[in-house]
Amino acid sequence: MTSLRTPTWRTTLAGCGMRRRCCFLSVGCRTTSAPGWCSGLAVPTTTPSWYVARVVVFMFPGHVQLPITVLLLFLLLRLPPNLKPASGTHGSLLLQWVNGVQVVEHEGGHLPFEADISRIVQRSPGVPCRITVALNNTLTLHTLPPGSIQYMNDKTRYPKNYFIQNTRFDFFNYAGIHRPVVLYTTPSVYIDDITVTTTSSESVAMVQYQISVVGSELYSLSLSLRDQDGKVVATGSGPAGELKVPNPNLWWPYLMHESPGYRYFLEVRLQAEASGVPQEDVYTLPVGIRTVHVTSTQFLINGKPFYFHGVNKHEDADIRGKGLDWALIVKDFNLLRWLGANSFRTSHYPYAEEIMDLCDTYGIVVIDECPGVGIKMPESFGNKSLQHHLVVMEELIRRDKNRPSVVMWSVANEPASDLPPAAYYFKTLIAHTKALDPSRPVTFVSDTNYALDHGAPYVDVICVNSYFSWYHDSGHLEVIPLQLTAQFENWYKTYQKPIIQSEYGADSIPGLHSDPPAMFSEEYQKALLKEYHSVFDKKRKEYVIGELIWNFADFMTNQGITRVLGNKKGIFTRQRQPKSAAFVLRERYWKIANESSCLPPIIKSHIHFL
Ligand code: BDP
Repeated sequence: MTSLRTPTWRTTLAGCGMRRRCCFLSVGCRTTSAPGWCSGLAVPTTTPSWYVARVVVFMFPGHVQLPITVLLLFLLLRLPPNLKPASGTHGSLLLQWVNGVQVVEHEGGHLPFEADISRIVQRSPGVPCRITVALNNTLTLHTLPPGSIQYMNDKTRYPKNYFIQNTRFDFFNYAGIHRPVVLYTTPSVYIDDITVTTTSSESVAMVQYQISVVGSELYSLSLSLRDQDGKVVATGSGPAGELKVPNPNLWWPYLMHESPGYRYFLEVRLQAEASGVPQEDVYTLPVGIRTVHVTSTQFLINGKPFYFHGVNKHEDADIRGKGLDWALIVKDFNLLRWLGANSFRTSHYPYAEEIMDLCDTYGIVVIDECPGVGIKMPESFGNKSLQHHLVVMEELIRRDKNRPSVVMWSVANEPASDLPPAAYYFKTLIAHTKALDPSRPVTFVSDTNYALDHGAPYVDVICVNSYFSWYHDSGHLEVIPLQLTAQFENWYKTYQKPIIQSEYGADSIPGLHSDPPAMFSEEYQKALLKEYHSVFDKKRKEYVIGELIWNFADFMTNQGITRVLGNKKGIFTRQRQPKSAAFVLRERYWKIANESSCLPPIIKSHIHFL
């Protein structure tokens, strides 16, 4: 199946703040979980196919008068797909050809990568160029997330060569390209990357920067930091240094300040010369000034205690599956703010950059999780898996390191951290993550017994998932206070680290009612939440620093006898309509916000987002 598209050129690259010529080639999604090679198309399909785009590379509106060699010198294809990794007999995850020449191969989904295709398109300027992407969504024991292929050899029950993809996670394994494919140009000498960290005291903040340039050793860099009114508040020069900002406007989380999400804009201007032609590149990076610290009982943002009252999400909805959908993203952020949620975890993989941009803008705090979900088998704790996991963390940090909303990295969700090799695995993985980014705490999310967890000694914050009165003691809401209190006390006694309840919840079928509350009714979901909340309220006076409901919205999963058209633990339906539990949480989150904020009380009924 082929998809031919005419690109439209734009002047900014979404999510990167880069002033570059770029065009969006496609957003596609695919609703199959069948393993194998496939492509991402805008239309849901179940047959493997290719993604093909035809691009005429020198048609830059308004720029035909510029020297074509400069425009074509660095033509980069940036692919941030939600691919599922592949390896083994299927070869590599993603192969991408331009006019029949293979230009890149990448393993791992959810994170962007790019290839310089200038030389290839320069061979025949003016001739339409064909970009082909082949994806393989097969999961193996060494991919992230891991999975395995199982052949069903009983000829009386299955056709010849029948096989299935096994996974150990609870969301639908959508394949294909779910985020924009972008073609963009740079000058031949260009700003490749910027790293910014910030520190602040009462009246002054420091913005430390490091800039890497590609294409020449001979260049000059000038920097100016502007506030939201466009006023220059600091200037600098060179590839590394520090900018001093007097009386800074700090980046504050939603509901912690009357103007949350304040960002400055760092404009980096490069001047160079290549083959006698002057080169200029400009890159504008939004910068939020804020600090993060963890003590044995608190999580501090800008020196003030921060309590995570938020959600876990998925990139999922019924029309586009995992495909990027601006209307859905805006709706979700409106619902988060309606709810009074100040945070979420990107369970269980990195979310689209467009989503992260809105977190920075609105002040929604993020625990940024990599696709380390379903790491259950001993084989997935070996060196091959570990090396890949280290690379994935490098890619995640490179992408999100400058985001003020990201306050903590999560390297995994519910791994089998009771297995002995988990000790070395998490020690290495967390040390690597901290070395890459010493400015943020690191965690992973555990459902292992506190006494058996080999990874917990290395985290900064303990994140625990538990489903009391759901997956065990089903229907017995009365055991929650005892079991949850014991859970917190055991973890705290062992580690003296602050704790986040990173998942809890119950399925409910919207419209199913029951008195007394019975499982799957809206009443049971509400009652279970309330039992948890009474314990949170005691423990948040001590060392519990957050509660993240599972889940923001219902979402699709594999089919199975415990799933009725997917996981129904959402407080909103898959169509984003509130269940009764949403109102319980809304009352609670606004109350907590008003108690803990330094602001005058915010009356939630005055806030209309829907
Ligand atoms: C947790 C998982 C999450 C599941 C949830 C559930 O982290 O991905 O969806 O359980 O079963 O263990 O609803």
